[in-house]
Amino acid sequence: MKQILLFFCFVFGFSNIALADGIKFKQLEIEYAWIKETPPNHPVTGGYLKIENDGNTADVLIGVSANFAMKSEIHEMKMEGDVMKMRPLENGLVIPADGEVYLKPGGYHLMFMKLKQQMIPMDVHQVTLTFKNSGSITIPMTVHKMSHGMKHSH
Ligand SMILES: [Cu+2]
Repeated sequence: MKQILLFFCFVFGFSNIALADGIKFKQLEIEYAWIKETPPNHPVTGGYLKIENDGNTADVLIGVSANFAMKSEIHEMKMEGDVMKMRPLENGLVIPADGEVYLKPGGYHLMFMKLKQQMIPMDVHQVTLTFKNSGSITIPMTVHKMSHGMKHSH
């Protein structure tokens, strides 16, 4: 029994540390990376994360790719008249020097299109992010229900 308890402490302790500390990549730090769950045969979903830049030069998120989607883009939400629309950021998403950008529901997001599989809560998928200066990094992103993001919204 004691060993089982220790095992759970290790597993949950480890995942908490991974979430809280984020992933350090050169001058960047990536936190709270998650993908929105989908119903079966749904074609698209969103990916969300926080990117911190601890350096004194700006960087730009210029690309995203994932093998579970035929096409992946970086999107912004914009008001067009009184309609909220999303569109790809052709020049990428600037992460200011000594600043941070939060991709979250209703705002900037990663857009995964032509999904090859359903996004099921707690599944972990690898997603490659490409930055203009820092290069590419592949990170694990866990699938969560939509309500997950609300905890982190302002
Ligand atoms: Cu979108």
